[in-house]
Amino acid sequence: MAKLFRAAIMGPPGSGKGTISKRIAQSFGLQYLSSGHYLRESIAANTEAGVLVKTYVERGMLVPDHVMTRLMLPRLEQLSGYSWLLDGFPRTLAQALALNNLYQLDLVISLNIPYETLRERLSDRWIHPPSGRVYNMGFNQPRVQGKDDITGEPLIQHDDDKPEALMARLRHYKDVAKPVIDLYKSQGILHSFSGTETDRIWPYINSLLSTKMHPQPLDACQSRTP
Ligand code: G5P
Ligand code: MG
Repeated sequence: MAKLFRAAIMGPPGSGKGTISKRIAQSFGLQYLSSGHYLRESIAANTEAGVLVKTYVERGMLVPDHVMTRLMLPRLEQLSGYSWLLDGFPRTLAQALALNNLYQLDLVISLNIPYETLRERLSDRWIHPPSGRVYNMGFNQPRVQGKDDITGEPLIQHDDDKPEALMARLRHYKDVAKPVIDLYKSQGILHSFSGTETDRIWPYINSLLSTKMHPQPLDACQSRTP
């Protein structure tokens, strides 16, 4: 049996974590777990946890560590026989240490994208909430403006992509990410990529991963998030 591969992708809001994770999942057949997706799912379900989560996400604040670890770690337990990629988790040192107690990551990708690029991207981003499909006016626009390509249902903007929340998210990211980046650097598993275009960064990530895993289409094992 091939060795299981465990990876995480880090980067500020709008840096392309979701876009690149989907490409990695498709190319290499990893299970892909997005913290933002699971948070939005719990908000939509309007559970007690979801109501609490909403108060943080809509202000662009980080959800408390114990809520995040309770949300993410049990899902990894269910994937014990699979290779996986985490998008957006861990985001704090406490989360990274909680993960580290259970799993040794093989590789961490960190995306460095200039602030102005992030601001432009996120103010142009629209999503289809039921599926999580993401559109961007310019980069990947919907065929009909304001409508999802598959269902024709309306697209919306996340509360946390609106200007005030966005500023807060970008400010917090750097401070909180630094000790996490330092941890993975010290473990020798951090790989950083800089640039303003996902399509230019992707070939480098693709070749790095090709040295670690065999490309494999995602058919038998579907990704966990859209
Ligand atoms: P999320 O959902 O994890 P963020 O804030 O980390 O949200 P986000 O917004 O999901 O990040 P991304 O995944 O890094 O961004 O980027 P993306 O969605 O792929 O790309 C952004 C946009 O740019 C898209 O429209 C895409 O099409 C477009 N794009 C991509 N590449 C290019 C390009 O080259 N050119 C152009 N023009 N466009 C491009 O988390 C949401 C909230 O949940 C909480 C926090 O409150 C967070 O704010 N949260 C956590 N809290 C605590 N701990 C955690 N671990 C948490 N995880 C989430
Ligand atoms: Mg994302």
